[in-house]
Amino acid sequence: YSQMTYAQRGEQHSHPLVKQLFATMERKKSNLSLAADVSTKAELLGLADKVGPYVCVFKTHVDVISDFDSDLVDQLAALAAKHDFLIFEDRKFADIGNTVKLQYGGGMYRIADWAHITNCHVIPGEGIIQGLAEVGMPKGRGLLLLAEMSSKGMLATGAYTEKNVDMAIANEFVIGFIGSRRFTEERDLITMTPGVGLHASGDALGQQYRTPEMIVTENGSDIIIVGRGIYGAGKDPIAEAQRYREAGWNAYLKRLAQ
Ligand code: UP6
Repeated sequence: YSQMTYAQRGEQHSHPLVKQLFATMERKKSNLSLAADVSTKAELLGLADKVGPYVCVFKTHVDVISDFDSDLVDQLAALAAKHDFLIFEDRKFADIGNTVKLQYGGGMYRIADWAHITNCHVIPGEGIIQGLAEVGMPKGRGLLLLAEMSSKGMLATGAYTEKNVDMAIANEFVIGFIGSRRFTEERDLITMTPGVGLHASGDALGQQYRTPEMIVTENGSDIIIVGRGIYGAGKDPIAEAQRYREAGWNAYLKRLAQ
């Protein structure tokens, strides 16, 4: 699949959400996802409107928004339609199946009602996927497994990562992984990669950055996730989003040309 275009992969994919994602990527020539880690509703919506034209996926941490309300979600959904992007709530569920069902479908955030994509750790075993699937599958949502992490000293390695791959292959609700590379050729499971930066090498709290070329061209990942590289202190988010979109897309074209 690393040698196929996003358009070709979308045409033959069996999951409607992934079909939609690949089509969006091709239309916008973007494999960029923005990690919108801002703390107010106004900042989040402002960023989505500014950077929306350049991203295929807008990634949220809705529990860091101090003035969250259901109107935020309605407005974000309207921006997703306006700018043609999918919404990924980076919730990183990690509890037993019954509890994650409640957390995903209910509470204040009602994540399953508006987030096209969410993700989970498989530390509790396969029941977490089944619990999330009961809520998300009827709504046409998709799940990513955290097969690896970008941070220094992370424990998702070796046999644990391999278990993620086995569980992903076996569960229809899973559309792919968070991790640093392509993990399998089964079912065209996608990889989205955080910890991407063109300049910085990391932060003071263990984050580690690699370039789009390392991630997409060399490692075969599908989507780069960029946060502070785009809206960090002193940056112009529009200019940076354009720069990262171009870097990610060029890395993909380079992979196809190999
Ligand atoms: N994220 C990582 N590493 C992972 C998984 N998720 O950084 O292994 C998420 C963070 C943040 C974003 O929660 O939202 O990706 C990275 O942001 P940054 O580009 O500003 O470092």
